[in-house]
Amino acid sequence: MGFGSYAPVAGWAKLSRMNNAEIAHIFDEIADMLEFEGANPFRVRAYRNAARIVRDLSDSVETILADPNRDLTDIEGIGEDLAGKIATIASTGTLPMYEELRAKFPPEVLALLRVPGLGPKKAAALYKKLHIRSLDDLREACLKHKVRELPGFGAKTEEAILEGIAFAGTTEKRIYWADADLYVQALREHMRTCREIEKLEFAGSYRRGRETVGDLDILVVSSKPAKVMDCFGQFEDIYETIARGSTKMSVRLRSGFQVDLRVVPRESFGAALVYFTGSKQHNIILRGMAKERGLKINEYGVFRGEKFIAGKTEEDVYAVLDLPWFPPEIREARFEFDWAAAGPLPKLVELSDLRGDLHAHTTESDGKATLEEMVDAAKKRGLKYIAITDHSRRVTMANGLGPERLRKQWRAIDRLNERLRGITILKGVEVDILERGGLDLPDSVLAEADWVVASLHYGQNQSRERITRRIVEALENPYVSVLGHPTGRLINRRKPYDVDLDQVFAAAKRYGKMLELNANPARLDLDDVACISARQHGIPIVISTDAHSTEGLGALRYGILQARRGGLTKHDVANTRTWNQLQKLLGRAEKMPKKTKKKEARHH
Ligand code: DGT
Ligand code: CA
Ligand code: CA
Ligand code: ZN
Repeated sequence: MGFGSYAPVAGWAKLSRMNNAEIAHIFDEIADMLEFEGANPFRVRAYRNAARIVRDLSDSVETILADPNRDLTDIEGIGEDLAGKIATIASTGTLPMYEELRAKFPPEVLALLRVPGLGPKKAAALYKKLHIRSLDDLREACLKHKVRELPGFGAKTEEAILEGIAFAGTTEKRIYWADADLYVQALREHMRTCREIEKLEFAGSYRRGRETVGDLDILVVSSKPAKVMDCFGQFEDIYETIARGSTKMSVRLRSGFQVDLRVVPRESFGAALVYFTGSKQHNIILRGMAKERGLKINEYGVFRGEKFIAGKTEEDVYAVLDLPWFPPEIREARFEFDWAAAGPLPKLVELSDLRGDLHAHTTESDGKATLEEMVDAAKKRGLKYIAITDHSRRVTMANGLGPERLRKQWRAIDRLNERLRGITILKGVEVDILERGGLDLPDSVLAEADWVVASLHYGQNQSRERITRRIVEALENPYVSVLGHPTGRLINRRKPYDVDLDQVFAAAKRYGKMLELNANPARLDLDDVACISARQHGIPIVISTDAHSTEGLGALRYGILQARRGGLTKHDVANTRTWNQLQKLLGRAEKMPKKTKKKEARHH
C-alpha cells in the first residue's frame, strides 16, 4: 500500500539498495495483481501481511541482512519462504513472480484497482469484457454507458465509478507519511556527512504531519550552497536531477518520489521555514495580516518597506504579527488563528502522554506475535496497559474467535496478569458489527471483557442509513467501549464507507462511548478533520495501534501526528489516562480486570 502508482524506474534496482518501504511496495503490488487475477484470497492476504511486516520493521532489511548474528526468520511472522523472497528483493530489486505479473498487468491496468467501489473482481470484469486498460478507457466506457450493461454493474455503479475515477487520479502521486519518513531518516543520515551545513530542517507537508506527502522540502542554512547541493546529489537513492540553480535543487528518487532542497541565508531561516512549511492557506492568511500592518512577508523575512524586521526564527516572524509560534501540525488555516485570538494555545497531545494501547492482535486471530510477545513488547515500549483485541468469529479470514476460544484467551490473560509487574493486560475483543446489524458475540460474553472495540468490516457498500444505523446500534450496546476505525477508509485505496458521522458523534455522546483514532499509517481513522468535530462534541478519542506484530506497536506516533492535526490535547485523548481513570470515562465504570469465569457458560 506504499507508493500509489510509483512504478520503480526501469533498471533502477541495479543502481542501489532497496529500503523497507520499497520492498513492502513490491509485496503490495503482488497482492494487487493476484487479487486482480482472482487468486486464492489467503494467498493474496499472505502478501499483504508480508508488506505490513516489512513496513513495520524498525530496522532496515539491509541492516538485518548485513548482521551475521541476525536472521530475517528471527522476526515474528517471517518464515523461510518469506525471508527468501525478501532477500531476493533486497539483492536483485525484484522477484521473478513479480516481473511475470507485471508483464501481464501493466500499471495503467492496475490503476483500475484504485477506483473506489471497484473491487478486484469488478475491475477484472471490465478488463476482460470491455477491454478496459486504463482510467481513461474506463471514463470513456462510463460516459458511453457501456459499463452499466455488464452483469452485476447497473447505472448506479457506473455513476459511482465515474466519481471514483477522479479520486483515483488525485491519490496517484502521494505517499504515506510513514513511508516519507523512511526517506527523511535516510536523507538526514546522508546529509550529516556534509560539513557545510549549519542547519537543516524538513518543511512542507511532512513537517505538518499530513497523512500523505506529495514531495519533500528540505531547507538548509549554509554559506556554501554549491557544496551542499553537490553533497545532496550524492544521496544514493537519487535517480535523476530534475533541476539545479544557485540555491535550489530538485531530484527524483528511484521510486519516482521528488525531493526539493533550498539553501537559505541564516537570517532568513525562520521566514523560509514558515513559508515552506505552509500550508499554502496558512501562508495566505499570514500575508493578509502582514499587509494590514503595512508589512510584507515572504520566504526571506518580514519587511517594512525595504527594511528587514524579522526572519531568523519562526518565533520572530510570528511575533511581528502578534501571533504565537504554531506547532506545524495545525498550520492548516482551520482553527489555529481562532485559537490564537482566544488566548494562549492549548498544548497538543504528545507521544509521551500516552500510557496504553487499546487495540492489538495476537496469533489467536491474524496477528504475528503471541500474547506474551505482544505484552512484553508493549512493556518494553513503556506502556502501562494493553488491550488484547483479537477479531471475533465473523472475520473468518482472520481466524476470528468465538466465545469458547475467547474465554480461553482471557483465562490466559488472567494468569499472565498475576505473574506480570508493570503492565496490565486488558481482556478485550474486536467484535464485528454484523451486516444485518447487531454484534458478532452475545452480551453475556462481552460483559466479561474489560474493553470492547466494535468494528465494521463487512457490508461496507450498504446505504448511508443502514451503515449509520448499524454503528449507532453498536454504540448503544452497554458493553461496547469504543468504535474501531470509524469510517473504514484505507488511505489511497478505499474511500470511507458512507456514514453520517454527526449521528455517530451524537450516539457516542449519548451512550458515553469513545471513538478510535486508528494509528495504522494506512488508516489514520478518524482523520484530522473528524478529530476536530469529535473534540467539539466532547467525545474522548482513543489512539490505538491495531498492531498485528510487536513492531506494529510503533504506530502510535503516526496517530499522535494526526491527533495533533485535529487539535487534540492530552485531556481529549482517553489513553493518556491510567486504566483506572479511563474506565471512569466510559458509560460503565468498572474496577480492575475482571476474572474470567472458570466454568464455560453455554452460548451458541
Ligand atoms: P505536498 O508536497 O503536496 O504534500 O504539500 P506541501 O504543503 O509540502 O506543498 P509544496 O511542496 O508544494 O510546497 C511547500 C510549501 O511551500 C507549502 O506548504 C507552502 C509553500 N508554498 C508553495 N507554493 C506556494 C504558493 O504559491 N504560495 C504560498 N503562499 N506558499 C506556497
Ligand atoms: Ca512538499
Ligand atoms: Ca515541494
Ligand atoms: Zn483490529
